[in-house]
Amino acid sequence: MATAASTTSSNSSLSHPAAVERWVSEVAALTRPAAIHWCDGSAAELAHLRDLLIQGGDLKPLNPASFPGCDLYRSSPNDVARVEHVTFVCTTNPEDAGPNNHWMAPAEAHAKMDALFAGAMQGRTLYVVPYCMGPLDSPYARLGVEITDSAYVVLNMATMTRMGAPALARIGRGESFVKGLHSTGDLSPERRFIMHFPEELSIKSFGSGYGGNALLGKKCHALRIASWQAKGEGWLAEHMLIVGLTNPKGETHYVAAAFPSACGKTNLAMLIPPKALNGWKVTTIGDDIAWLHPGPDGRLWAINPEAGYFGVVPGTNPKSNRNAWDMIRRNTLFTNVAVTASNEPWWEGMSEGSPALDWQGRPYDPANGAAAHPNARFTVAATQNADYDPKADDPRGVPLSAILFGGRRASLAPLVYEAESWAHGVLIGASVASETTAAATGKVGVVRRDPMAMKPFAGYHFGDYWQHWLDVGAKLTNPPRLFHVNWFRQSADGRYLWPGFGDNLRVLEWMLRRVTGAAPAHATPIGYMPAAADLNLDGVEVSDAALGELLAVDRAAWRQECRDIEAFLGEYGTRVPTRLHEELARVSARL
Ligand code: GTP
Ligand code: SPV
Ligand code: MN
Repeated sequence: MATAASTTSSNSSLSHPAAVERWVSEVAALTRPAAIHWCDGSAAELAHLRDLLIQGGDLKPLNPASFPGCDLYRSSPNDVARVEHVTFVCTTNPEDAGPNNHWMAPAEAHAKMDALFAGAMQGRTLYVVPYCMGPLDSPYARLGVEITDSAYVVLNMATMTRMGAPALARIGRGESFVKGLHSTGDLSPERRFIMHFPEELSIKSFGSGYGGNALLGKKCHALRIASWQAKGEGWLAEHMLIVGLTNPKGETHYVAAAFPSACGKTNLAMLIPPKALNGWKVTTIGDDIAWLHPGPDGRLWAINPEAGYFGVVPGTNPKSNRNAWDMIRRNTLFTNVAVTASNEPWWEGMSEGSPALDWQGRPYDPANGAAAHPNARFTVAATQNADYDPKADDPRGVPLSAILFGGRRASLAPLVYEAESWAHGVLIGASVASETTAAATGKVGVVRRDPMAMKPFAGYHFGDYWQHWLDVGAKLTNPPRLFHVNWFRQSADGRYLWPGFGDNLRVLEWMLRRVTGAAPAHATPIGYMPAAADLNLDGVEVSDAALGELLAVDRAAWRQECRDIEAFLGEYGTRVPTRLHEELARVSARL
């Protein structure tokens, strides 16, 4: 019974802020859970939830000798990625959501969702999950409370955010918080919706237990809702990694990079330098989300709102990313990987072992496709990264020297080019195109525009968003330099032209020499580019022909690209800043 449940809090010693208590009571009356549990984030609590999931058969401990503290979770086979087609931004004025979002009127969306939530938690426990996005003592951090009926979601939130009592205490001191209501429902795709109400700072998510659909602190709060708040408050919420690069002289620069889902953020954030760049040190601030604030010094400062990594598993091996490989051998929650006969996790691109059971728990049969789901993920605390940068906990964040935009493009986009100005860089970011990946349901490998890697995540009209980028830039007297990169160029026979991973530091090294004014570059119609001789290519395995392709601008193809970009901007109508059209006209004229 709802009233009984709302008083049988399993840990009533916590003091509950009245605003949260009121909302929990309302939700309990609607969803009618069997019990209510206020999460405090303690080790005992998490151990208890883990035991509960293991007893219920939802979580399978992996080989404790080789993968201590690691578990396997198999999601429903119809629930394996974000679902953009049923993700909505519900603003009073549909124009505010923009053509980049699906829109529904707030009243209609609430009615639809409340009908789904009615009685949805019967027989289940309602977990109240208070969390903080960003360091607990940071003025840039933001609070949220997720109500969920999934213990798996709670375990993920405990790793991905600063979850528990300290976050609730900040709310108790009167700070506003985002309300995120989540139920896995019956996991039926027909009753699956992810609704955002930016004007109310609230989220309602029903029918999925997976990743960005269900861990509401992540894409729903830290990007869609936060980007809306950031526009009003003069900052940016972005789908970016943040990485520290220290050269052999001991000088550190911080760089952020926006790449679309499953296009290399985690890997760049955890890069291992190649031999030729011995003496460089790479440290990780964040791998997925960055909140950027103009500082009093005219620089742009970045914090990572998250506390863990929800990273793509396939492709991780000791050669591509030794660091990630080591990090996920203990205390890691694996979702949708395969397992070997000795109960170790297995995935494509692992380079050792072989699968016994596939991600659905069936005996492995190549006829069924990949053994691990291509969007299989690891959930792991950021502090387990051997190159975790302690500045990730600095309440002020870190100042950025450069921002990279990039995508996965088999052709056209060169390895690297640099914007001439902030406004030109905003155009470059707005024009990013990338092949779709398994991170979202739908066809994989289709090139689509993904401005600033935010197509699925901007909580408002892209025209307003680009204007906001220009406005933020205008406040910076010492802005980061803006670049575009493409690690994914392919030859006619489908092989990558650039080795990627650790070797990407060769490109970053050139960028940092650009920042300090030391590196040569030549002007091209699309921006400044290095010649092969300007890059440190000692020991890299790339042919001269491949380098030629990687560093060339195909003018005819780029003229067509400019026409495509013009048409794309046209889809966003009069809210597109005229400055972007002017920048595009300048590039076109040069071509
Ligand atoms: P999300 O968590 O979905 O936002 O993705 P992400 O941008 O963090 O992507 P991630 O680093 O996990 O990389 C996704 C896939 O791209 C993995 O399979 C990687 O092995 C592969 N990848 C990453 N970096 C490179 C690279 O430099 N070159 C090539 N060829 N592949 C890469
Ligand atoms: C992405 O899709 O960009 C991710 C995974 O980082 S999810 O958390 O599902 O959004
Ligand atoms: Mn992401």
